[in-house]
Amino acid sequence: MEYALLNGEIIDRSEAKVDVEDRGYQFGDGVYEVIRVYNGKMFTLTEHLKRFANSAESIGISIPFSIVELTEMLEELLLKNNLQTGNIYMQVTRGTAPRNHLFPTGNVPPTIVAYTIKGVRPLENLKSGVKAILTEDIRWLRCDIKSLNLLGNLLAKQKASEQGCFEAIQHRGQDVTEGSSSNIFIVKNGTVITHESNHLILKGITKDVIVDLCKKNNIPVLERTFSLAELGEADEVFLSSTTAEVMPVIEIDGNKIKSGNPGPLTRNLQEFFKKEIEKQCGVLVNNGI
Ligand code: DCS
Repeated sequence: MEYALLNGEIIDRSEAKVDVEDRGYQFGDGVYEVIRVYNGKMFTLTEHLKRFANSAESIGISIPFSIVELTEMLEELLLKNNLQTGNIYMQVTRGTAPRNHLFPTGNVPPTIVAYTIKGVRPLENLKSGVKAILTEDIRWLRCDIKSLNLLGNLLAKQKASEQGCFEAIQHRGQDVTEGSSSNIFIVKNGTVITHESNHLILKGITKDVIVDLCKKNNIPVLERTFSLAELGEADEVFLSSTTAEVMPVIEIDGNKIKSGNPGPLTRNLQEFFKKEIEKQCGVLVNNGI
């Protein structure tokens, strides 16, 4: 049997239901996290829980559990579902109340849900790299909040997929922001460059790990806005996310990045990243299957 967490209780996954007037369902009035699990252990858990709390706080939802309580509940969920390799999806909404744009008054408890999804590392793509398209960033101006409102992201990702691509790289005018569900990096003359963490992008946990790894390994790294022109002239391009790790991008809008193969610095960062996973979660054997 599969289990899910609903408002602090671990129950049968098929019993985990919310009301039609849950504000997450009606308004996307909530926030979420995706946490990677390797060898039954959660990678960068504290960072995810902190971002979860920050996202919730920034829209005025207070999560009724402490970070310690959430950790214990997620650990129990992993054990009950016997998840070795995969993801935890967790979200909190402003709760259930008669439909009204205004926040509900009175004691409406938030709805908090978590469940697990099995899934191995994307080894093929990590080895060969992926293709991407460019698309105008049509999202709102608080992309730092990991909001349930993902329509802009979904439209971008769908467009990429319809063109046989893995990701849509978004830009506001000439400035590159981020992927539909990832952060974007370029490498130029040995320097790694990625958008600064402000309101225009999500402060990716994977991005932060990569920036730290660059610093620890004496790889020059800059967090600043870069342009479409710089993207077009980059020596290497890669994207990062919880599920995609350090993913080489080898082609954008049909144009190859240099030779059209994953670049050497990207390869080094993939190795450093794998070591970081192994430090926290143990040796990765057999892709966790
Ligand atoms: N930017 C956006 C818009 C994202 O949705 C994500 C991850 C990232 C950047 C990268 O952030 P992390 O490194 O913290 O994962 N989105 C999650 C999602 O929706 N599915 O998988 C990851």
